[in-house]
Amino acid sequence: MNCFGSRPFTRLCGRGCFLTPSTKPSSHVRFRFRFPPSGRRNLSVHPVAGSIGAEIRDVDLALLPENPGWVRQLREAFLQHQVIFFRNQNLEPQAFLTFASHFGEPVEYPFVKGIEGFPEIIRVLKQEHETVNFGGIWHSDTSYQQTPPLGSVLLGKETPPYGGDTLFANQYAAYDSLSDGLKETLAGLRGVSTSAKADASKTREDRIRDSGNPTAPAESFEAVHPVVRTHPETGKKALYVNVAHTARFEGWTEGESAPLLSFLFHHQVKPEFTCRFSWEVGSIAFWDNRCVQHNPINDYHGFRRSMLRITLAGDTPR
Ligand SMILES: O=C(O)CCC(=O)C(=O)O
Repeated sequence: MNCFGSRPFTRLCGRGCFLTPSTKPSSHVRFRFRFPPSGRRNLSVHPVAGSIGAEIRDVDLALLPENPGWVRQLREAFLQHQVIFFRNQNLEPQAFLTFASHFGEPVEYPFVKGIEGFPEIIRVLKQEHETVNFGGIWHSDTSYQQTPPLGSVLLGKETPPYGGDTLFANQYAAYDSLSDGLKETLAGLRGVSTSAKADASKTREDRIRDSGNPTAPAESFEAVHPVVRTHPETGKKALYVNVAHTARFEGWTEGESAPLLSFLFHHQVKPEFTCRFSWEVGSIAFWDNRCVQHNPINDYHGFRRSMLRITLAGDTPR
């Protein structure tokens, strides 16, 4: 990279590096290269829908370690837009893990073992002959754990020629748009999440068969969380039930819970709360599991789709 210029004032080169005139006398002004103070170059953040999601453009994530200021900007974009997207980031597993580690602590996924050498990276795969896709239902990741993830990062490795998009839904907006009366009712409720609901557990079966995590317990996971959680970083309230894992309200039977849960399950994924991401090889989605649900669309039968996923440790929902 040549960062020398010929004009006698500080300016930015094409890559965001600062160029300043050398103090040495010279027949022509020489520029010294120095890195911009961290994060000086503003990353380019483009919302993709009215409610949720933004694409970060013109950034090479492999350069993140040299640009610590980008991490702060990305974190801000993540908290504001709830899911952030990148294109053309052909990261190898170690670089992918390094990227994700800037935003949290990578942890193992309970049911599927990691790829060779990387226990915290799982392959989210649907093969040509398979009919069910991993996680193919609206859900919040592993809400059946006592401390569900902060978020997950997904990297596209092989994508079908069409289809296989992922939908994301804003759970702050879902909560905010409820009536005051229902908000008051929900404030006193806790939801029981289980890993055993059939519509969700069947989406894991193919992967458990070929890459099951030997440390997974034989019995199902169960956890009780507030139906409305307060995001630990933004302080905003988000609806925190999901059709994949929430079985009932604590102290209520499944039958008693069903009508209100059914209303919430439909309400929380209304199109106006969502965005849709179309994958390419090298695309990344990083979602905030504390205020977002997602749903990968299973519309590419006969084609292979392969992603790498890293899960980041979260806290106890409050
Ligand atoms: O394949 C996708 O787009 C998302 C998969 C999924 O639901 C998950 O990793 O939780």
